[in-house]
Parts: sequence; structure tokens; C-alpha cells
Amino acid sequence: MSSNFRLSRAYKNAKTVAFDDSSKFILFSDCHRGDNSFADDFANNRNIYFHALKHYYNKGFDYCELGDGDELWENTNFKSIFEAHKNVFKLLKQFHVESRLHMLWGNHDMVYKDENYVKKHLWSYFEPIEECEKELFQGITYNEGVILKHSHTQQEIFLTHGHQADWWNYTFWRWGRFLVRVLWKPLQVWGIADPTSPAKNYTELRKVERRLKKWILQNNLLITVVGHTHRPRFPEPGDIPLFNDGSCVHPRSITGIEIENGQISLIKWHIATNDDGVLKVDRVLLEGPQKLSDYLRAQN
Ligand SMILES: [Mn+2]
Repeated sequence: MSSNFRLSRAYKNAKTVAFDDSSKFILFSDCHRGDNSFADDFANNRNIYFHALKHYYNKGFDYCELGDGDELWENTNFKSIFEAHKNVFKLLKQFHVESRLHMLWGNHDMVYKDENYVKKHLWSYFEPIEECEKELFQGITYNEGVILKHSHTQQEIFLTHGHQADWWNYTFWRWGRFLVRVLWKPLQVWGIADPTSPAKNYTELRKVERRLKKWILQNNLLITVVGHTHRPRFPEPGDIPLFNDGSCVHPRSITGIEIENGQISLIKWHIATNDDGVLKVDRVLLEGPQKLSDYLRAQN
């Protein structure tokens, strides 16, 4: 089974979400939310992420998470992750209740491919104080792909995790998970990184990007946004439209992609210090805003 086949299948089975120039979306991926232990890479950025998410909630954005949201290789269950980052999940729940949450699975949370697993672990949680089950993401389904389809121009933006172009991490994710649990997680303390992860191996990263670009070329330059490699990408109109929203586990920042007013931008949130030494979570525009219709012109 080839990268092309897997990507086309993800596109074919994708959930379609209609949008127009008044719609707002924030795309994050690769949060790798963990249990707040030393191996939880998300823990460093949890305050930045929570603040950014709250900003987007208050401004009326929809939230799209492009896979690897929960770190279910290093952690065996969702419960410990939920307990560690409850504030985040309660905010995500508010997006869900208002039908503003679109969740995709990646290789680190590929278990969410299974509807029964999602129903069992994510629809509700046990509240120990009141000793009862409480609603969490009641009725949620996870997708491999989402297509944002513009109601007027019919332009499509395809969102997916991107590990479809990474045969090891797509096909042998159970092996990858096993190795992370027994080998790479303990070795992480000694500074030794998992070589099968494109986020940690540059050669692998280049290969994954090359395969994704090849698929885009064969599919009429469809705008495609992925995560997985953790490397942000923002192509100019006329280039192959492969975008990457980066990750939420950069050493001191998180990156994401905003879609607003028919335009696309790459942004980062980080903690800045002013002259008085006051820390502040700040949004920085990295690329754009670029009109989505500029990429449409290149398609025709
Ligand atoms: Mn991934």
C-alpha cells in the first residue's frame, strides 16, 4: 500500500465542513498531551496553549486538531492525560458542545480510529467527588481527514495528519508504540531520540514532505495542511501548496495555522518578557495573511 493510496483514501473518507470568508478556523496538531511527567513534552507549553485556545474560543474560531493530540504511545491510557490537563479538556469540551471541534487522529493517537474506543474513553469521564460519569466529548467521532469546502468558490482545503506518507508510522504504529514504551522513552532522559520519528530525523522528514508534495501535484494542487513532522511550512502561491502547522511541543512555543477572512496565516504563541521582567503570552504572525484565492489561481 503506497503513500498515494493512503492519502487518496483519507481524502475520500474525509468529513466535509462548509466555510466562507466569514468563517474562522485555528489549526493545531502534535500537542502530544501527556501525563505531566518528565516525558510530557506538552507540559512545558501548557499555559501558552491554554491561553491561545481561550483566545480562539472567545473570538468564535472553530478548532481543528490535525492528529497526535494525545500522546498515547508513552501513556497507556487517556485518563492520566485527562487528569494532567483537565483545564484544556474542559475548554475543548466547550468547542465540542458548540459544534466547533474537528478532531483528526495521527499515529500517536491512532487508537481513536476505533469508534468504540473513542466512545468508551472520550464520551464521558468519571468524576470522583460526585462519584458519577460526566459528559465529556459526548457523541464525538475522530476523522482521518477533513475537507474545508468554500461555499462560493468551491475551493477545498484538505486537512490530515500526514503520516500516510510515512509507511513505518502508518503501518507499524503498534511496533513504534511498543518501542517508544520500552526503549525510546527511557533513553529520552539520556538525550537519545527515536530515529523512526520524522520530528527527530531530518532525512525522514524530507522523505515524508517529498511524498506529500508528489500526491498534491497529482491532485490538481489541492491545498493540503498536515502536521506530523513538526516543521512549520507556508508555501507562496505558485509553489506546491503543502502547509504544515508545526507542533505544540517546540521548546518554548507553539505554532499553528489560522484561516480567517478567506486568508491563511502561520502564527506562533510564546512567552515574551517586557523590560520590567513581566511574562506575557503573545501571538506572533510568522507568515501571511495570504488570500486562499491566490492559491486557487495557481490551480487553474
Ligand atoms: Mn505524528
